[in-house]
This record gives sequence, C-alpha cells and structure tokens, in this order.
Amino acid sequence: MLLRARRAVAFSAAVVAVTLAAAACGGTTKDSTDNASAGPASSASANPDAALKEGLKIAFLPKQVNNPYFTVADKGGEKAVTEFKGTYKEVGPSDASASSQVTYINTLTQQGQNGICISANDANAIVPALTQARQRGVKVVTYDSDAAVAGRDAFVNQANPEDLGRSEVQLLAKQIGEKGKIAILSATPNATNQNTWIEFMKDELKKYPGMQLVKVAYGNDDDQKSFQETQGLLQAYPDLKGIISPTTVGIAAAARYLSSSPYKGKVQLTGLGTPNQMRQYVKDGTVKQFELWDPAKLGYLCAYTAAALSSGQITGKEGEKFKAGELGEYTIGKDGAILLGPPQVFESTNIDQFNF
Ligand code: RAM
Repeated sequence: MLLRARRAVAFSAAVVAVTLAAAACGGTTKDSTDNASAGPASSASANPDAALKEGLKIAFLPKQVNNPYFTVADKGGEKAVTEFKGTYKEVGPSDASASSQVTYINTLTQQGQNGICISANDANAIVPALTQARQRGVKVVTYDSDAAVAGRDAFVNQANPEDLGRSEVQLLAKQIGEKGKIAILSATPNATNQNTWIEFMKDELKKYPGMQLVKVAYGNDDDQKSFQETQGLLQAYPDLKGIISPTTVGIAAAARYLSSSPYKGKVQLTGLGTPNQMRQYVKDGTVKQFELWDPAKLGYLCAYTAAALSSGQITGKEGEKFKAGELGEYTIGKDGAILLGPPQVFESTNIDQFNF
C-alpha cells in the first residue's frame, strides 16, 4: 500500500484536465501565456543533495478557511514547516471563490513568501497572479485542487482521480443494488478536483445501465446552500435512490438533511467526508460508507514540496525525488504531479479509529 502510495504518478488525469481547460481558453491573459515555459518543464537543474533550507516562509491558501477539511490539511502543513524550522501562515477567503484568492496571492507575493501551497478555486483565473508570484521567486505548489500546469511548479494530488471517481460510483451501486435515479451534490461549478472526479463517475456509470444520473447540483462548499440543494433534489426527484457528494462540506450537509427527513435509510449517500463530521450519520444509519484521504498528510506533503523546490532539491520535473519528512521519499510524476496515495473507506466498523 505504502509503496504504491509513494510511486510516481505515471499519469494525472486531473492535471491533463486542467491543461486542456487552459488550452481551450487559449490563454486567459498575456501573463498566463508568457509563463507557459516556466511550468514544470523549467530549465533549472535540480540538486538532490542540496540541504533543506531553514527559515523558509511557507503560506497556505486553501479554497476557504472555515472548512474543517482545510483546517486539518493546513495543520499538517504547519507541522511540516515547524519541522524544517520555517515560518508558517494560513490565509484565505471564507467563500470558495477565485477572485478572493487572487487578492491573497498578490499580498503573499508582496510579503516575499518563499512558497505558497494553494488549493485552486478556478484552474485559470488565478494563473496571472501565480505567474507574478513565481516571477518574483515564490515557489507555487497546488494541493487538493489544481491550477493550470503553467501556473504552478508542482501539484500534490490527494489520490488517483480516476480511482476516486469510479470508486464512489461503485460504493453507491452496492448500496442501491445498482438500480435507480441518482444525483451528484458537488462543490463549486469551477472546482478542478470535483469536476475531474465527476467525469470519471459519469464514465463509470456507463457500466451500470440500471442507474440514472438525473442531476449534478452545486452547493458551492457552503453548508446552507448544500443543505438546500439536497432538499431541492428530493423535492424534484422523490424517487431518488442515492446521492454522491464528492465534497466534505456537501456530504455533511446532505447527511444532516437526510438524517432528520423521511428519506433517512431510503436514500443512500456516499462521497468524500471527514470521519469527525460524518461519525454521527454513520452511527444513526444515514450513511453506510464514504471515503477520504488523510488531509493532514496532504498539507504536510505540500509544505515539504514547497521547501524542496525553494531549496533547489527539485524543480518540478518528472522523475525528480525528494524526502517529505516522516512520509518518506516521493517521486515527481508527469506534469509536476505528486501522488499522496490511496484513500480510506470509512464505515461503522472502523470510523472510531479515525480522528480528523
Ligand atoms: C471539500 C473541498 C475540497 C475537497 C474535499 C473532498 O472540503 O471541496 O477541495 O477535496 O471537500
């Protein structure tokens, strides 16, 4: 398992998806086009023997700050930064919007941060600001949700996106006997990570002719909106059999709605959630199984990636290796992607073993 987790990603569909998206836009601005050559294929050479620098300033910029998932992820980042004697900070919007992220990127650049770990709210909208940051020497690593390849030095990918998308459909298929109407409750419409997973879900659904995807709804990673969207789905489709919510905010809100509704136990819910947010809904029978990776490890790996870039150990090219503290050695895969590892499935028999 661990070996698999540490193997280079031969192919990152998430990265390909955003590259295609960026290409389709034809370059949103002059900056983003100019920077195409400054992506992972940069000509600088890596020195794997370089010491990890002390005193590095590493900032975390999540999709949003009031989301327990990112609190855990960024705490993992803080732990890593403390280990290599750097300075950690976390800033970010309370809504999951790209425009507010741009303002934070510009401020972090002016402050002379050495590295930024960012979960992108939009693959392209933040690229001009990231380009400016990189032109001033800031190393940019995306984690959780990628930006266009030209906008960052590396991407720390939480799990193989194809496995993740397909496995969520498989979990639900098992729970509803492969029959009936289903819906997806996603995050924001522009979320790179969710959109990539949803594409694989749609492809996996082709194997289940008895299951019909009736709607992809967007709760915008806002608890209230996600709750209302769930209510709306059940009003529009009272015979709905299942919901997949590939967002920790969405699945928790949907579970809360279902648990106190007549649909409890009749409509199955799965997706990606944190064990702490989902525990009560597993115990009260609303949810049977869901999955996630360890967000703390994701943040931890991102911080070490930014530090390895800032120290010259790696440049973001495929095949380069570096050591990420207690997680051990990682190898950079295609398009500057680094894979954390396979996710964990949670259910009533194991959920109490996890505390995040
Ligand atoms: C939410 C965010 C995040 C995603 C998780 C699963 O917290 O949308 O980007 O990775 O869910």
